[in-house]
Amino acid sequence: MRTNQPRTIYLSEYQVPAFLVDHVDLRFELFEDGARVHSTLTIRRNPEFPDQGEALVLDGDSLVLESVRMNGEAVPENGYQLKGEQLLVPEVPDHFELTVVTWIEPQNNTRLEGLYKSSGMFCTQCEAEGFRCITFFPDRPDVMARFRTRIEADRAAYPVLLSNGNDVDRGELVDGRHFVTWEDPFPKPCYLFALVAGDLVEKRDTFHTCSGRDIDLRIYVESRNAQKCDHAMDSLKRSMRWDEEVYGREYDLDIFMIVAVDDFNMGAMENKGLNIFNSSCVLASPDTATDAAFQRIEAIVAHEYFHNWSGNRVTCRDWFQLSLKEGFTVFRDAEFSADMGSPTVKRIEDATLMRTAQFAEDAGPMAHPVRPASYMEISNFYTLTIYEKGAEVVRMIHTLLGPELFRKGSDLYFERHDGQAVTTDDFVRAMEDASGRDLGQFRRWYEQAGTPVLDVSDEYDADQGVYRLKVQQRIPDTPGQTDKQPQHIPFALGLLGADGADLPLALADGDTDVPASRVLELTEAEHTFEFHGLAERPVPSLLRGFSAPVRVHYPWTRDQLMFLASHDSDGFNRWDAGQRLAVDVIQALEGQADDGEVDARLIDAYRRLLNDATLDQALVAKMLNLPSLAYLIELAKEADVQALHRAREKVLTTLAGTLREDLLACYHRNDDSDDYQLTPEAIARRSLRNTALAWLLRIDDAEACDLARVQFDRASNMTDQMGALRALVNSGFAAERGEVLDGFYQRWQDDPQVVEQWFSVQAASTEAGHLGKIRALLTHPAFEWTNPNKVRSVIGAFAGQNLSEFHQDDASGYRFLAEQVRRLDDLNPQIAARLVAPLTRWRKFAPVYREGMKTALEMIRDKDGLSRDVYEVVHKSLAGS
Ligand code: B3K
Ligand code: ZN
Repeated sequence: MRTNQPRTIYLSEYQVPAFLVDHVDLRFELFEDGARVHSTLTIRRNPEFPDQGEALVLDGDSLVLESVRMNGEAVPENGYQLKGEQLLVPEVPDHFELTVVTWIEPQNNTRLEGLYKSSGMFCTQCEAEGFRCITFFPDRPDVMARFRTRIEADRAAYPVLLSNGNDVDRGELVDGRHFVTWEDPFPKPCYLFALVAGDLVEKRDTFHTCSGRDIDLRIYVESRNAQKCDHAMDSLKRSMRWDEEVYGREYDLDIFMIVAVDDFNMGAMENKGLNIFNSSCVLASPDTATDAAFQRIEAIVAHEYFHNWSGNRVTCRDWFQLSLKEGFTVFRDAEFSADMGSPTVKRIEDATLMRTAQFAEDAGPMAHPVRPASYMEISNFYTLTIYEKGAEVVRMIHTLLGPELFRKGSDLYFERHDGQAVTTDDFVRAMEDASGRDLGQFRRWYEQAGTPVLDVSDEYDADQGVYRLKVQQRIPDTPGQTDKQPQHIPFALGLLGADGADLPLALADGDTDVPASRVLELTEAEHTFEFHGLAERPVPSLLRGFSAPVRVHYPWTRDQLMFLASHDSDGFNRWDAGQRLAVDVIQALEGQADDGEVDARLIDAYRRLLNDATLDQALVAKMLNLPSLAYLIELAKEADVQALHRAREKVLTTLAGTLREDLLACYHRNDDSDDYQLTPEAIARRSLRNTALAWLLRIDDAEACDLARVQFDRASNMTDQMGALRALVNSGFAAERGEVLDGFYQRWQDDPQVVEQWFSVQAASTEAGHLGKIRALLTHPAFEWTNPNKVRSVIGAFAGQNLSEFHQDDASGYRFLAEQVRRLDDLNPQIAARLVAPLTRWRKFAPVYREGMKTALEMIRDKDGLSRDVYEVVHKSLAGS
């Protein structure tokens, strides 16, 4: 059986729903061998729909239909049709109640969409189109209804029964069963429905809102995790306060619940009043979670909480508008994280993700606009473009309007659209109406895919004291889109004088009170800006703070980059200059034989970073990281992975060897024996110390090996223990590597989140992650094919992070990935489709890799019964070849 081509859905074909659902009454009977779902919908024709004689069509997927009743009367079998994945009732009145009973098998649901079981508990995931796997329903976000949900289950096995809203009734049933009824007063789309039934413990707290209400906060986890909820709870309270203070948004229900689930396709889900989280994104204690995990948890808890307004109170009209809630909410959580920690570091992390992964997506076969025009499978569009580029687009509006007008705009947006399902255009219009600014051209950011490129050149007229900066923008072609129009780009810049200070930016002679940093607005394909009154030729600091998601080309010399890296008043651009310098050095070595020299200026720059305690250590910790291999590949025209890897390794080992004493001093200076703290300073100390250790072990330094062993044994927190483990795993000390990996597993084997880290540190390692070892990890007793975290921590980490092992010229890495994708496609298509990503950009690689990648894609394409998810990614990747 070959897969039929799935249907493409187009934004241009959007129609309002033919029927509206005012009320949903659900009754779940949960059993070990399945679940019976009774659903009563109060339905009426939508007066705005053109054809008032339209048949009722409900979506359903993998459902066994038991009965259909209309207004209490059984509908005979010839009164409805089951067509493909839809239930069609041709003859219906204008108002009616439809009761449908379905049977589903949550215990066999490995797709983890709809209702499924994870570690013995029932839970749900309905976004984007999972509700149709529970019962027949118009499964689209612009149908918003009030839900009442009664859950019945065995009391001993499932003492906790949860759904959205408030619990309004509970009681005992026969045979040791019980029930709880929940009512959600807010109309919502079905993708925000949630249900949980399990044996869970409850951690409680209270949040006192700005208007004086007390909100009952509850985190539900398995009892073994009861001690790992404090950080999530604190993060939740901080998020609630922040949203009140920064956006004036107060929480609306009386209860806010979070549940941790082990088997989950993504990070978390913002179901109304009942957020469901991947365990790895909620559970943390200093001994089991790294600093990065703590920060990720804080950000995700905030993100899901912020969705209560940006997503739930105001939701999406259709899935093409996904970035309406995701881009905006990512922007909100990024600002929150910046406020909680180091804003510069947060910006560096986000820009790195954009430049490494989103730019790659935007230049590949799956490139799509922030508001896509078509899709086959919506699950494939939960992308970096929707989330991260979407957040950058909101950030640019914030930059163009300034914080006050932006806040006015968001207030207007929430007020105007509360309780509605709207579009990205509605969001932009609210920003325009509140600010009086015309964002007409700016809308192209939502419509045109591809990363704009800015080519910048300059000249200095010493006689006139004028500096001219020419900026040209072009937007590359992407699948289905050519000849793009110029976009409206906020371009922040400064000009540095010889003393390293910012020069005043006068746009005309005689300007007074001129700023040292400006946001220029690019709207044309070409602009020339003049800066007056400059007595010297400046060094330009361009795109400060990564003010737009674009590539900037300017011919900086290495000396200029060194200069910017130590003087730029913009922390982001200091880091960026260091990265550009390192990229330049690595790229220059790429084509050379082994005797190529590493530029002494780079070594000097790193020496200075390691020794200057007056610098912001959080920024230094970031600046020490060399550009990743993934980023180098992204920058290359035709990536020769092994050559880039060798050049990068050469730079790394040269730096480590030359700066050995400085690294040891840095390690000892940042020896942190204080209590575990999550301040930016403490995080920076641990990061510096572990980076120093990692570098020293890359040159197999015996003293550092001893330091790592001691650190591994004595670490009081997971950041330091993992730092030592990772350093040893990536070293040439094979015996030590084996010992620490075994010791670590012995100690942590009962903690799934730590075991995930143990898998990924090996799978991502060039020393420990050879293909044979990866295959062995797949047969390890702790590996589970049905657990997405385990799949990601081995297969995802290998293909996505261990690039020099994955890209072998014998194509073995590609064949391996194709095999695993074929296997996973039957279990969990969403996860399988995501794993294909590393192969999709095959055209970008040197010929020796390219053919193997393409063949692997064809292997996947030829699988019988390929899911719609994988079909879309593979066929779009191979299109035109
Ligand atoms: N809205 C969810 C993502 C759902 C993904 C569905 N395949 C999590 C989030 O972005 O907050
Ligand atoms: Zn989200």
